[in-house]
Amino acid sequence: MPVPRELSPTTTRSGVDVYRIPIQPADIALLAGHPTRVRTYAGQFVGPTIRARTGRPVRITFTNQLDVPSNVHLHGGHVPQRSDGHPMETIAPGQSRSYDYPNNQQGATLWYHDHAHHLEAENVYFGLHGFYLIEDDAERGLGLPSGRYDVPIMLRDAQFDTNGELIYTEHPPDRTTILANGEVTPHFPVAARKYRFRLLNSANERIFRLTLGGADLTHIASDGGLLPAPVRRSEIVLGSAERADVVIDFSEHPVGSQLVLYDVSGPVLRFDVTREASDTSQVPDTLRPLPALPPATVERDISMKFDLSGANPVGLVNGQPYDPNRVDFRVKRGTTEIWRVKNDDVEFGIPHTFHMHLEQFRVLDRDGAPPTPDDAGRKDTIFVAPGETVRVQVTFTEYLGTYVYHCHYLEHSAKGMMAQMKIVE
Ligand SMILES: [Cu+2]
Repeated sequence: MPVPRELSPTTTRSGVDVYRIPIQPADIALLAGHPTRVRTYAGQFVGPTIRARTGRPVRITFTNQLDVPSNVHLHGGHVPQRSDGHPMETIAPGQSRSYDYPNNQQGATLWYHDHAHHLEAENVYFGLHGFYLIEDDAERGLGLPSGRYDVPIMLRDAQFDTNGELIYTEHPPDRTTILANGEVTPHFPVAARKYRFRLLNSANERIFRLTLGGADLTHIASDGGLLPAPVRRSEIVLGSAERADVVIDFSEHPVGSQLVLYDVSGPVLRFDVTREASDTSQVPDTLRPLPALPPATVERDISMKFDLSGANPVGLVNGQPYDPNRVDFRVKRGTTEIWRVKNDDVEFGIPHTFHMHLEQFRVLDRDGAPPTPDDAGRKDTIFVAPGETVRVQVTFTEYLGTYVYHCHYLEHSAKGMMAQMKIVE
């Protein structure tokens, strides 16, 4: 299994790490023997990994060398509006745009991906996705597996034709090939010690239900960073755009063992325990407490549903398709709100996910029942089953301006299942 290359800053100016990333077409052999035409960050199907540190800003200048508009959203990032990759603020072919990421948030597994309105589904499908990892000093002090033992794994699906080219259709169930870091059921040689894996579901429309052939995974972090304490899990469920950091201790398995990570659809990748290794890393019993939730002063209802009455499906939030000229919610900075997020696509049983830009939220309950283990911690994306209502609580801090929230099934957001809030003083 390839591990995406980590990018080094081109320069560091006044304490800001500066990167340059071209958005460019490339031919990459995703299937053996067949080059596949893809859209990439810097020529890599899983874009180069940015490793950032809390409190140390990053500036990335992206140059669009594609023949379609693009833009870049830092998913899970707490960033000023002009760097959020608003769907209407695109980078035209041949143009560049710089994004400033202050990294004034705790360590977390984020990712960057395309968000150009109506094009995001296609652009991400063809390869515009990469990891952006933030580390902070307190997390580093915990002694979790780090360095080469801290490995991001991007899981997604794809549909290929007989020439190895990617097929993009409006029918996601045909995407039956699973890629782990851009490779089909790869093998990953590991030492008999602990590893941290940062799992990301970057598929446009899919749920991964991941198991390790009967062995446990130790869940340590979700979208927005560390959980209060590690949780032994037999299964991790990731909706589109969700992340989970897990620790696997291969010292519990003799050299020569093979462990397969399975999805319900079949094997995803195989870990081969190939050698002994020393291990000074640890998974402490407590990781990072979650902050107390300030009392909410505003409650809102969010309904996600398709209008299937016309020739083409139209995605709706609260009965309306996305309109960049309409502000759906005005939110007062500094307030805490509860959002009741409902999937109203009961008749056809269409699942959705919900993603809010700018802030991490916390799941309060699902249909009145306690959150699932996959809802734990700080979240920016959640799965919402047909008919289900999930209540989340969020505090709006610091930044003003217009940010979107939307279904993260990208074919759904591209068809209008998106809305926007304006944070005001
Ligand atoms: Cu949806």
